[in-house]
Formats: sequence, structure tokens, C-alpha cells
Amino acid sequence: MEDEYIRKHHKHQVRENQCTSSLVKHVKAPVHLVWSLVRSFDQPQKYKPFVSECVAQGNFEIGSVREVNVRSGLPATTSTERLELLNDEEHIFGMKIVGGDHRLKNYSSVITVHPEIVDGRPGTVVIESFVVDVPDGNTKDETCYFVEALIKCNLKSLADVSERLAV
Ligand code: A9S
Repeated sequence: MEDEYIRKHHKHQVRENQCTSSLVKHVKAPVHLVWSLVRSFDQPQKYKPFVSECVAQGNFEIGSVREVNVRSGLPATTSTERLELLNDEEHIFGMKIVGGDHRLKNYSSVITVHPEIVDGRPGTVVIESFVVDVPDGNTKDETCYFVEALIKCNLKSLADVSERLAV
């Protein structure tokens, strides 16, 4: 079932020096609640554990830019990110990282959320895909592993926050 969504919404143009992957997370909370967290371009810290604060210009138009400050202990302190997609009908969120003191060049990600029924209760399937340059000195596998680990943390936290709100 998710494969259909991945084929439809998570196709990225991947160049030779880039890596791409997609991750799926099943959340025991209704889709409107999960979407309300995912779509908050100006407040990624609502669920992203590595974000300490965020300042966003513009109000959710495509092209709006946010300055993300990242918690200490990570290989970065800031990330400048641009809103690429925000579709409240189909629940599609897309962003590109356009700056920052980190090594993720040409990073682009798409998150889609889809309703599902789990044990007779409203649930949500979250799919997140990305494409990013492989930094000099790293392999595709290392880069994919690094980014997938971070996204897994983000999706775990999104599920925890959503399920806590859904009680
Ligand atoms: O925030 C996201 O949606 C995804 C990622 C991969 C963000 C990664 C990150 O914020 C760190 C967690 C600080 C790791 C950036 C931009 C660079 C890193 O090296």
C-alpha cells in the first residue's frame, strides 16, 4: 500500500553523486493531528528533537525560508531551509536545505501522511523521502545511513508527540 504512495509522491531526481531513500512510520493518531505537526514550517521543534529553535520569514507561502538552530553536540549549529511544497488537500510537505554550517548539500525531502485504520482506530502512515549530495570523502551508504538515522529519530518523535496528543 505504501509503495503506491512512494511511487506517486516520493520520486526524486537523483544525480550520480547523490543518495536517496524513503522511510515509513505508522502512527497511532489521526491524520489531521499528525499533519498539523508536519505542516508547521515555522515550528519544526514541535516534533524534531535536534531543533532548539526556528525563525521563519513569510507565512507558509512556497519559497518561505526558515533559520533552524540545532542542539549542541550535533555536526552543525544552523540550517537554512526553504518551503517547497505544502499541500493541505493531499498532505504533502516538501523542503530544501539551502544553507547552514553542516555537510548536507542539496538536501531535499518530502513528507506525505496518509490515513489508515489500526486495530479499528484512526491511524496515520507517514512517508519521508530525501535526496542529498554524497559529501567528498564519504560513500553513498555512509551518507544514507547518517541521514536515515536522523529521519528515524524525527519520525519516532513525531509518532510520540502525535500519540500523546491523541490520548
Ligand atoms: O531536519 C530534517 O528534516 C532532516 C535532517 C537530516 C536534518 C539534519 C540536520 O538538522 C542535523 C540534525 C543537524 C544533522 C542538519 C541540517 C545537518 C546535520 O548534519
